[in-house]
Amino acid sequence: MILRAREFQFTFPRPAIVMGIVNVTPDSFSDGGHYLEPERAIERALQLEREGAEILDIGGESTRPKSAPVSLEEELRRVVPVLRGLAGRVRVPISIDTMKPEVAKVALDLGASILNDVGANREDDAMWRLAAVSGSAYVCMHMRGTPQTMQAAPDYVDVVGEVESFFLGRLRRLIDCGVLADQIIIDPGIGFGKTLKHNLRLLAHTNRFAALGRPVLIGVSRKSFIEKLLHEQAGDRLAGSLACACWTRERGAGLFRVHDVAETVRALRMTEALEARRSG
Ligand code: HH2
Repeated sequence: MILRAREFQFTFPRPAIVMGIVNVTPDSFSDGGHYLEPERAIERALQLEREGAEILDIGGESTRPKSAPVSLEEELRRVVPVLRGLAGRVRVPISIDTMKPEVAKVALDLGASILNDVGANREDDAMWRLAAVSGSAYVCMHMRGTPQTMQAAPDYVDVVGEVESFFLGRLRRLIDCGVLADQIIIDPGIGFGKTLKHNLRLLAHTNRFAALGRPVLIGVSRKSFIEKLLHEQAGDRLAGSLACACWTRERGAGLFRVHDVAETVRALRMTEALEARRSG
Protein backbone atom coordinates (compact mmCIF):
# COMPACT_ATOMS: atom_id res chain seq x y z
CA MET A 1 0.00 0.00 0.00
CA ILE A 2 1.27 3.43 -0.95
CA LEU A 3 0.48 6.82 0.57
CA ARG A 4 1.17 9.83 -1.62
CA ALA A 5 1.44 13.38 -0.31
CA ARG A 6 2.64 15.58 -3.18
CA GLU A 7 6.41 14.95 -3.46
CA PHE A 8 6.37 12.57 -0.48
CA GLN A 9 5.60 8.88 -0.63
CA PHE A 10 5.30 6.26 2.11
CA THR A 11 5.15 2.55 1.35
CA PHE A 12 3.35 0.29 3.84
CA PRO A 13 4.05 -1.97 5.65
CA ARG A 14 6.62 0.22 7.37
CA PRO A 15 7.27 1.48 10.91
CA ALA A 16 4.33 3.53 12.19
CA ILE A 17 4.38 7.20 11.29
CA VAL A 18 4.18 9.65 14.18
CA MET A 19 2.54 12.97 13.37
CA GLY A 20 3.62 15.68 15.82
CA ILE A 21 0.94 18.18 16.91
CA VAL A 22 1.58 21.92 16.88
CA ASN A 23 -1.54 23.80 17.98
CA VAL A 24 -1.20 27.52 17.24
CA THR A 25 -4.24 28.27 19.39
CA PRO A 26 -5.04 29.93 22.72
CA ASP A 27 -7.59 27.27 23.70
CA SER A 28 -6.54 23.75 22.64
CA PHE A 29 -7.39 21.36 25.45
CA SER A 30 -3.83 20.25 26.18
CA ASP A 31 -1.32 22.74 24.80
CA GLY A 32 -3.53 25.82 24.21
CA GLY A 33 -1.58 29.09 24.49
CA HIS A 34 1.86 27.44 24.50
CA TYR A 35 2.65 28.04 20.83
CA LEU A 36 0.65 31.13 19.87
CA GLU A 37 3.79 33.08 19.02
CA PRO A 38 5.07 31.96 15.63
CA GLU A 39 8.68 31.59 16.85
CA ARG A 40 7.59 29.24 19.62
CA ALA A 41 5.41 27.17 17.28
CA ILE A 42 8.26 26.91 14.76
CA GLU A 43 10.71 25.89 17.47
CA ARG A 44 8.23 23.29 18.73
CA ALA A 45 7.79 21.86 15.23
CA LEU A 46 11.56 21.61 14.74
CA GLN A 47 11.87 19.90 18.13
CA LEU A 48 9.15 17.37 17.24
CA GLU A 49 10.94 16.60 13.98
CA ARG A 50 14.17 15.98 15.91
CA GLU A 51 12.23 13.68 18.26
CA GLY A 52 11.17 11.52 15.31
CA ALA A 53 7.94 13.01 13.94
CA GLU A 54 7.60 12.03 10.27
CA ILE A 55 4.74 14.50 9.76
CA LEU A 56 4.14 17.88 11.44
CA ASP A 57 0.48 18.80 11.90
CA ILE A 58 -0.11 22.54 12.21
CA GLY A 59 -3.52 23.77 13.40
CA GLY A 60 -4.98 27.20 14.10
CA GLU A 61 -8.43 26.23 15.38
CA SER A 62 -9.25 24.14 18.42
CA THR A 63 -11.85 21.44 17.76
CA ARG A 64 -12.30 20.34 21.34
CA PRO A 65 -15.95 19.92 22.39
CA LYS A 66 -17.82 23.26 22.51
CA SER A 67 -14.79 25.22 21.25
CA ALA A 68 -15.62 28.60 19.72
CA PRO A 69 -15.29 28.64 15.91
CA VAL A 70 -12.46 30.83 14.63
CA SER A 71 -12.83 33.27 11.72
CA LEU A 72 -10.96 32.67 8.49
CA GLU A 73 -8.84 35.79 9.07
CA GLU A 74 -7.87 34.75 12.58
CA GLU A 75 -7.02 31.18 11.58
CA LEU A 76 -4.82 32.46 8.74
CA ARG A 77 -3.19 34.98 11.09
CA ARG A 78 -2.20 32.10 13.37
CA VAL A 79 -0.95 29.51 10.90
CA VAL A 80 0.55 31.48 8.00
CA PRO A 81 3.66 32.79 9.85
CA VAL A 82 4.33 29.27 11.13
CA LEU A 83 3.97 27.67 7.69
CA ARG A 84 6.21 30.39 6.20
CA GLY A 85 8.77 29.90 8.94
CA LEU A 86 8.90 26.15 8.43
CA ALA A 87 9.12 26.24 4.62
CA GLY A 88 12.47 24.83 3.57
CA ARG A 89 13.50 24.11 7.17
CA VAL A 90 11.97 20.66 7.66
CA ARG A 91 12.51 17.44 5.77
CA VAL A 92 9.14 15.91 6.68
CA PRO A 93 5.73 16.67 5.17
CA ILE A 94 3.64 19.41 6.75
CA SER A 95 -0.01 18.76 7.41
CA ILE A 96 -2.56 21.52 7.90
CA ASP A 97 -5.28 20.73 10.44
CA THR A 98 -8.21 22.78 9.21
CA MET A 99 -11.87 22.51 8.28
CA LYS A 100 -11.67 25.53 5.98
CA PRO A 101 -10.79 25.01 2.29
CA GLU A 102 -9.52 28.60 2.14
CA VAL A 103 -6.95 27.87 4.85
CA ALA A 104 -6.05 24.59 3.17
CA LYS A 105 -5.43 26.40 -0.12
CA VAL A 106 -3.09 28.96 1.48
CA ALA A 107 -1.27 26.16 3.33
CA LEU A 108 -0.79 24.21 0.10
CA ASP A 109 0.62 27.33 -1.53
CA LEU A 110 3.07 27.58 1.38
CA GLY A 111 4.23 24.00 0.92
CA ALA A 112 1.89 21.82 3.01
CA SER A 113 1.50 18.27 1.64
CA ILE A 114 -1.33 16.88 3.75
CA LEU A 115 -4.86 18.17 4.43
CA ASN A 116 -6.03 16.99 7.85
CA ASP A 117 -9.78 17.46 7.64
CA VAL A 118 -11.76 16.82 10.81
CA GLY A 119 -14.76 18.22 8.91
CA ALA A 120 -14.90 15.41 6.35
CA ASN A 121 -18.56 14.83 7.25
CA ARG A 122 -19.66 17.99 5.40
CA GLU A 123 -21.29 17.63 1.96
CA ASP A 124 -19.41 20.45 0.23
CA ASP A 125 -16.61 19.08 -1.95
CA ALA A 126 -14.26 22.13 -2.06
CA MET A 127 -11.70 20.50 0.27
CA TRP A 128 -11.71 17.25 -1.74
CA ARG A 129 -11.15 19.14 -5.01
CA LEU A 130 -8.13 20.83 -3.47
CA ALA A 131 -6.69 17.43 -2.58
CA ALA A 132 -7.40 16.23 -6.13
CA VAL A 133 -5.75 19.20 -7.82
CA SER A 134 -2.74 19.45 -5.50
CA GLY A 135 -1.98 15.75 -5.08
CA SER A 136 -1.80 16.23 -1.31
CA ALA A 137 -2.66 13.45 1.08
CA TYR A 138 -6.09 13.79 2.67
CA VAL A 139 -7.03 12.71 6.19
CA CYS A 140 -10.70 11.76 6.14
CA MET A 141 -11.81 11.89 9.78
CA HIS A 142 -15.17 10.75 11.14
CA MET A 143 -17.10 13.25 13.26
CA ARG A 144 -20.76 13.36 14.33
CA GLY A 145 -22.01 16.95 14.01
CA THR A 146 -19.60 19.80 14.69
CA PRO A 147 -17.21 20.51 17.58
CA GLN A 148 -19.97 22.70 19.04
CA THR A 149 -22.65 19.97 18.98
CA MET A 150 -20.80 16.65 18.80
CA GLN A 151 -20.79 15.72 22.49
CA ALA A 152 -24.45 16.67 23.13
CA ALA A 153 -25.74 13.09 23.13
CA PRO A 154 -23.68 10.85 20.86
CA ASP A 155 -25.75 7.84 19.88
CA TYR A 156 -25.04 4.93 17.57
CA VAL A 157 -26.66 1.51 17.11
CA ASP A 158 -23.37 0.04 15.94
CA VAL A 159 -20.58 2.61 16.19
CA VAL A 160 -17.96 0.52 14.38
CA GLY A 161 -20.33 -0.35 11.50
CA GLU A 162 -21.52 3.26 11.17
CA VAL A 163 -17.99 4.68 11.05
CA GLU A 164 -17.01 1.97 8.57
CA SER A 165 -19.99 2.89 6.31
CA PHE A 166 -18.99 6.55 6.56
CA PHE A 167 -15.51 5.69 5.26
CA LEU A 168 -16.88 3.56 2.42
CA GLY A 169 -19.18 6.41 1.34
CA ARG A 170 -16.46 9.02 1.59
CA LEU A 171 -13.92 6.89 -0.28
CA ARG A 172 -16.39 6.76 -3.18
CA ARG A 173 -17.04 10.51 -3.09
CA LEU A 174 -13.35 11.34 -2.85
CA ILE A 175 -12.58 9.19 -5.88
CA ASP A 176 -15.50 10.85 -7.75
CA CYS A 177 -13.87 14.22 -7.00
CA GLY A 178 -10.60 13.05 -8.56
CA VAL A 179 -8.67 12.13 -5.40
CA LEU A 180 -6.62 8.96 -5.87
CA ALA A 181 -7.04 6.16 -3.35
CA ASP A 182 -3.28 6.47 -2.72
CA GLN A 183 -3.81 9.95 -1.26
CA ILE A 184 -6.35 8.93 1.39
CA ILE A 185 -5.84 8.28 5.12
CA ILE A 186 -8.82 7.31 7.29
CA ASP A 187 -9.30 8.27 10.95
CA PRO A 188 -12.17 7.15 13.23
CA GLY A 189 -12.10 10.52 15.00
CA ILE A 190 -11.65 9.51 18.62
CA GLY A 191 -13.55 11.97 20.84
CA PHE A 192 -15.48 13.57 17.98
CA GLY A 193 -19.13 12.81 18.83
CA LYS A 194 -18.41 9.69 20.87
CA THR A 195 -18.84 8.52 24.45
CA LEU A 196 -16.13 6.69 26.37
CA LYS A 197 -17.68 3.38 25.32
CA HIS A 198 -17.78 4.43 21.64
CA ASN A 199 -14.13 5.52 21.73
CA LEU A 200 -13.03 2.25 23.29
CA ARG A 201 -15.08 0.19 20.83
CA LEU A 202 -13.62 2.05 17.85
CA LEU A 203 -10.07 1.57 19.10
CA ALA A 204 -10.75 -2.08 19.90
CA HIS A 205 -11.90 -2.62 16.30
CA THR A 206 -9.06 -0.77 14.55
CA ASN A 207 -8.53 -3.90 12.45
CA ARG A 208 -11.95 -3.34 10.79
CA PHE A 209 -10.81 0.07 9.50
CA ALA A 210 -7.39 -1.22 8.52
CA ALA A 211 -9.19 -3.85 6.40
CA LEU A 212 -10.57 -1.06 4.19
CA GLY A 213 -7.17 -0.89 2.50
CA ARG A 214 -6.08 2.62 3.44
CA PRO A 215 -3.69 3.72 6.20
CA VAL A 216 -5.47 4.31 9.50
CA LEU A 217 -4.59 7.34 11.63
CA ILE A 218 -5.34 7.31 15.35
CA GLY A 219 -5.61 10.50 17.40
CA VAL A 220 -5.94 9.66 21.08
CA SER A 221 -3.13 11.78 22.49
CA ARG A 222 -4.02 13.16 25.96
CA LYS A 223 -7.76 13.01 25.18
CA SER A 224 -10.34 13.26 27.93
CA PHE A 225 -11.68 9.71 27.61
CA ILE A 226 -8.35 8.59 29.10
CA GLU A 227 -9.09 10.75 32.11
CA LYS A 228 -12.59 9.28 32.35
CA LEU A 229 -11.07 5.83 32.62
CA LEU A 230 -7.89 6.55 34.58
CA HIS A 231 -8.79 9.79 36.44
CA GLU A 232 -5.68 11.63 35.20
CA GLN A 233 -5.44 15.32 34.38
CA ALA A 234 -4.52 16.62 30.89
CA GLY A 235 -0.76 16.46 30.57
CA ASP A 236 -0.75 13.38 32.74
CA ARG A 237 -2.42 11.14 30.22
CA LEU A 238 0.74 9.84 28.62
CA ALA A 239 0.49 6.27 29.87
CA GLY A 240 -3.08 5.91 28.63
CA SER A 241 -2.17 7.51 25.29
CA LEU A 242 0.77 5.15 24.79
CA ALA A 243 -1.30 2.08 25.68
CA CYS A 244 -3.87 3.02 23.03
CA ALA A 245 -1.17 3.70 20.44
CA CYS A 246 0.57 0.36 20.99
CA TRP A 247 -2.63 -1.65 21.12
CA THR A 248 -4.00 -0.13 17.91
CA ARG A 249 -0.60 -0.39 16.23
CA GLU A 250 -0.85 -4.13 16.83
CA ARG A 251 -4.21 -4.11 15.07
CA GLY A 252 -3.18 -2.30 11.94
CA ALA A 253 -3.06 1.44 12.63
CA GLY A 254 -0.25 3.09 10.67
CA LEU A 255 -0.18 6.75 11.76
CA PHE A 256 -0.46 8.38 15.19
CA ARG A 257 -1.22 12.05 15.82
CA VAL A 258 0.45 12.88 19.15
CA HIS A 259 1.76 15.61 21.46
CA ASP A 260 4.45 13.39 23.06
CA VAL A 261 6.49 12.43 20.02
CA ALA A 262 9.68 11.01 21.58
CA GLU A 263 7.81 8.73 23.98
CA THR A 264 5.36 7.53 21.33
CA VAL A 265 8.11 6.73 18.83
CA ARG A 266 9.90 4.61 21.43
CA ALA A 267 6.76 2.78 22.53
CA LEU A 268 5.82 2.04 18.92
CA ARG A 269 9.31 0.79 18.00
CA MET A 270 9.14 -1.60 20.96
CA THR A 271 5.69 -2.83 19.91
CA GLU A 272 6.93 -3.37 16.37
CA ALA A 273 9.97 -5.32 17.57
CA LEU A 274 7.69 -7.65 19.52
CA GLU A 275 5.31 -8.03 16.60
CA ALA A 276 8.23 -8.90 14.30
CA ARG A 277 9.27 -11.71 16.65
CA ARG A 278 5.84 -13.27 16.73
CA SER A 279 6.52 -15.28 13.62
CA GLY A 280 10.26 -15.83 13.75
N1 HH2 B 1 -7.94 15.46 17.14
C1 HH2 B 1 -7.84 16.78 17.38
C2 HH2 B 1 -7.52 17.66 16.34
N2 HH2 B 1 -7.29 17.20 15.08
N3 HH2 B 1 -7.15 15.40 13.56
C3 HH2 B 1 -7.25 14.09 13.31
N4 HH2 B 1 -7.04 13.64 12.06
N5 HH2 B 1 -7.58 13.19 14.28
C4 HH2 B 1 -7.82 13.57 15.56
O1 HH2 B 1 -8.13 12.71 16.42
C5 HH2 B 1 -7.72 14.96 15.88
C6 HH2 B 1 -7.38 15.87 14.82
C7 HH2 B 1 -8.06 17.31 18.75
O2 HH2 B 1 -6.86 17.32 19.48
P1 HH2 B 1 -5.93 18.61 19.70
O3 HH2 B 1 -5.47 19.18 18.41
O4 HH2 B 1 -4.83 18.23 20.60
O5 HH2 B 1 -6.84 19.62 20.48
P2 HH2 B 1 -7.67 20.87 20.00
O6 HH2 B 1 -8.68 20.45 19.00
O7 HH2 B 1 -8.30 21.38 21.28
O8 HH2 B 1 -6.72 21.87 19.40
